[in-house]
Amino acid sequence: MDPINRRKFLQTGFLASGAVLLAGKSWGKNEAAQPSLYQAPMVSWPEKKPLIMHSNTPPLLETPREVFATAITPNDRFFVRWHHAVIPQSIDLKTWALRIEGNVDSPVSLTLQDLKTRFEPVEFVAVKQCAGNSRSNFKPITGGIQWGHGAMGCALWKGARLKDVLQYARIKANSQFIAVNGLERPTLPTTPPFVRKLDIDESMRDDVIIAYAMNGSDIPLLNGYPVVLVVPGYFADNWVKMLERIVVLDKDEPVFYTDKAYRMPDTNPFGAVEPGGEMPQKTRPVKALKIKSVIAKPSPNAEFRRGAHIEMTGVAFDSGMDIRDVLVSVDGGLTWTSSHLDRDLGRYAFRKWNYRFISKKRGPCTLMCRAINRLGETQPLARDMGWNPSGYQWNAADSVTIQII
Ligand SMILES: Nc1nc2c(c(=O)[nH]1)N[C@H]1C(S)=C(S)[C@@H](COP(=O)(O)O)O[C@H]1N2
Ligand SMILES: [Mo]
Repeated sequence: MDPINRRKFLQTGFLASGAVLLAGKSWGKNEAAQPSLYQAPMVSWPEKKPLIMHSNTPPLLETPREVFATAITPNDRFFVRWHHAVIPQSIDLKTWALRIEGNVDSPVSLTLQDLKTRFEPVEFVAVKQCAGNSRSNFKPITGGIQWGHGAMGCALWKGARLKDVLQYARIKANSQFIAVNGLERPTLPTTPPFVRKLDIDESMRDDVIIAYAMNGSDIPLLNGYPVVLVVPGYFADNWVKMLERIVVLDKDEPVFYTDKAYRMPDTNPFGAVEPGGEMPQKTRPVKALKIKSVIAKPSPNAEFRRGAHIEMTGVAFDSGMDIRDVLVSVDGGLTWTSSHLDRDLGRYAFRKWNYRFISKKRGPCTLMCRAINRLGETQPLARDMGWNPSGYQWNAADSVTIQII
């Protein structure tokens, strides 16, 4: 088949599976198979246990689903995403310093020791999630890394407040934005480097920190050693890694990775367009996390004997509004019940949940989960999940099908 016809064939495939879904009785059956994706291998990298590798230049490493059976993601299982391939293999603390310059009275260069000793340390647990996490679920398929649910993790972050550091450099009153970049470089000089812009109000938040510790240890090199910007409640494109420089701006200046990339259609509250459609003229930046939950265990296709006790567990989170309930279904979405919520590790953390049940009937059994927060916000079902051309912000109710034998 020539490539064009093959593409048409695949699109017909999508439509056909969609039609089956609409005719189906329960919305648990809506995770119809996509044409199967290339199975990424499990590979170990420095400071990492095996992770699902989507690319090695730059490293794109995904956390396997079962790791989300705990609320804290260990550093050696934490996902990795870089835009550009020329990444320092080591950092020499004798020469590394973070520069703060631009619209400030006194530009400063801070060593890691300065950041640790001159500023009040702040510590909290927060979820870091890529805007493209779970992208492989979109139908039709969108461009970008075909992540499963593992482009996310939750850690205890410790660092200095960005606000304190900006005030230390005596930021001027008319400042409007900051531009932050990392130490890595694109392979081609024509490719824009990874620079992100934050509004000054966001930069002056009490809980935005320059983190130098992750789960009580140094940050792994692949996760941005020596320091990472942590913007709790926001998607990870804002969390610049391996910081090099912060430039304070007194007026807006276009920055590729904020003004062109990481945008949602500004069409409706969901940022959705017609499936398969184009990015409209009007867009808005990816910011606050959307309420979401993921099943860690059991694993897809796991087998259990009829009558066995089955423990279902996973995590839920939102942008910091307080997860109140995680509903679970063990019959593909026909009936729902509340799961047990584990200890609260803070408003930005993963909330672990679990639910035990006895499998009664032989055959496939579809497990689902759906979180609800204090504002009453909940997750859409997969069939109601709006589509956007970049495949961002997937947050439909998760489902896993197991076999009862
Ligand atoms: N310096 C730098 N920081 C970065 C990026 C990058 O490419 N370079 N990517 C961002 C994106 S899109 C994501 S999802 C997270 C990934 O962080 P992790 O590798 O620690 O999981 O880093 C963010 N910060
Ligand atoms: Mo990302």
